Amino acid sequence: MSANLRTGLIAAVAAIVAACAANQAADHAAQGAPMLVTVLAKEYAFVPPDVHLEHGMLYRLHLQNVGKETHELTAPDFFKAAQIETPGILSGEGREILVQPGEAKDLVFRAPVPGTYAMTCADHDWAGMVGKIIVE
Ligand SMILES: [Cu+2]
Repeated sequence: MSANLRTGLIAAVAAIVAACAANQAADHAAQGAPMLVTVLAKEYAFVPPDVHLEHGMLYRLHLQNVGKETHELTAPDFFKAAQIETPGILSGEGREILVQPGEAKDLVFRAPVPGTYAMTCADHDWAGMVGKIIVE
């Protein structure tokens, strides 16, 4: 084997190894642990009121009731569009997550097509307990 051929082979192998490593990193990001998004519910607001997500990414929405009343995160259009990995967390025929005072629930899902989805508390929307889920 000539020195030039050997150098060429080594360069080709190095390029293939680098390409595989890049693919694995991308796969890991797509299939890895969900990203945590925390939303607090209290009288009468969501904190934060706007939730920003990236299309196709996996999330764990941690909804914590830090108030004294029962609250819901009601977002039927969003829950219908998203790929829900933990459907048992939803109630109201898939329309909402209900949390009692002091309770927290975690919903794992993959963010749906980009758009702005309404998020309300079905009990307290009249009091301004509303927000938005914005998928980009
Ligand atoms: Cu409420």
